[in-house]
Amino acid sequence: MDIEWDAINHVTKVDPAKPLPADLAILRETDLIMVGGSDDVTAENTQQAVTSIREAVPSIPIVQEPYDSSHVSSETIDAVDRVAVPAVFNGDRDHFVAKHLDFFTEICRKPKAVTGASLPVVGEVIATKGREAVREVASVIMAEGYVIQNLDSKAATLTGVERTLSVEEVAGAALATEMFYNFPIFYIEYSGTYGGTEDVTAAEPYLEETVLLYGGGIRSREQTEQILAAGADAIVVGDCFHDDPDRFVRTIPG
Ligand code: 1GP
Repeated sequence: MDIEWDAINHVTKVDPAKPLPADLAILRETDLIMVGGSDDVTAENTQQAVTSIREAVPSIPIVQEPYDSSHVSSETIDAVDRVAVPAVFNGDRDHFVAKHLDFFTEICRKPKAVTGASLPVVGEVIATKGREAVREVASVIMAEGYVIQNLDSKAATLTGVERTLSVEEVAGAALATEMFYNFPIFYIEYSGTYGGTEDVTAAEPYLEETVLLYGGGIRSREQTEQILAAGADAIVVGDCFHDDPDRFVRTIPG
């Protein structure tokens, strides 16, 4: 299913290694679901979470946000609508460049092995089919320009973030995301704490095509509405979905 970003202002981030709330119907009012995490996440539990969510809310798009290429399999790729891969502007080299090269190298490798082994054809035909398969898989992947602004978060530790960006640098990162990197998403990440509107206000003027997401510490409708009013296209709610489903429902804008 295509992702219609204009209709999306509430995103739920689901950690497949954590238990899902008993009643998944609470997802009915969210606009998009992202599935991803780090500790104990596997391609298998990702696929299980996606299957349960798809059954409960079939019309809501699901995006996998893998932390590691081992969380992605041909099954997970088939199960989701898109795969979003963070490129962390203030992270270490691994999390802006190296992991992505490894990920795409892995994608190039797999279909070649499959088509080469099973098809009764030789030479250029195999190579062409391999290239087509690679391009098809790659076409579901999209990059997110990420800025991690909470140094105490797991996300900051994992990606080697040692310094948050100033408001001016957030504006620069937004402009670069749209005009230089051409990533479809710019994500301001305060994971675990509410960061307020300042960064969103700084980034928003430079993003015309790029979707602006804010995530971190959203626990109420007022916070959701503040961030949307500051210019974010959508807010992302994570922990609260697992920890306090009643409160989660109250983050959905009116
Ligand atoms: C985490 O941005 C999301 O990647 C949401 O943050 O868990 O604090 O809601 P919270």
